[in-house]
Amino acid sequence: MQVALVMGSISDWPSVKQTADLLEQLHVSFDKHVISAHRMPQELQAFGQSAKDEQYSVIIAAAGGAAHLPGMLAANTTLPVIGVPIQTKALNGVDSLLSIVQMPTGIPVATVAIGNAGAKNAALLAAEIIAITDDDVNTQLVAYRDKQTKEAIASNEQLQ
Ligand code: RP5
Repeated sequence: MQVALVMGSISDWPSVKQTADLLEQLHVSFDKHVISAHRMPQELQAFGQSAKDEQYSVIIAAAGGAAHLPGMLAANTTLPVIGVPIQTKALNGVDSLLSIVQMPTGIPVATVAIGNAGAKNAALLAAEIIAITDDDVNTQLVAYRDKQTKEAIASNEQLQ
């Protein structure tokens, strides 16, 4: 698989499904895992440490609240990790965003936006990394952009 799609809880799946659907559309192969940073710390470490041997190219990690999952996966691998802040009820996802984006120097996590935009941009960013060496995925990305450009131009008609 090219991408490991990891979430902190099954309760994250409605958001993460948007990432999964877009990865599928872009012809990126992936598998899905629930790995809770606070409930499964040993599994988290083992997953991060074996991720490169598993031949993943990118890890996408979605989590909410005090969201340690992306940072701790990044600490256990040199693969690029994309962090997706889940929109929480208590603090609307600002908690998730700040805990994922504010990585101290040395261990980067490429953090996308809270909510639907972030869930989809995580798939697009992963696809862009994969597309460096995968022509099929690159073709899908170009087509995706072309379509959204045409839709934005066509939306002018709604102004009349
Ligand atoms: C995080 O805690 C998960 O990523 C989820 O967003 C949040 C709440 O998890 P549950 O209590 O719903 O399992 O680890």
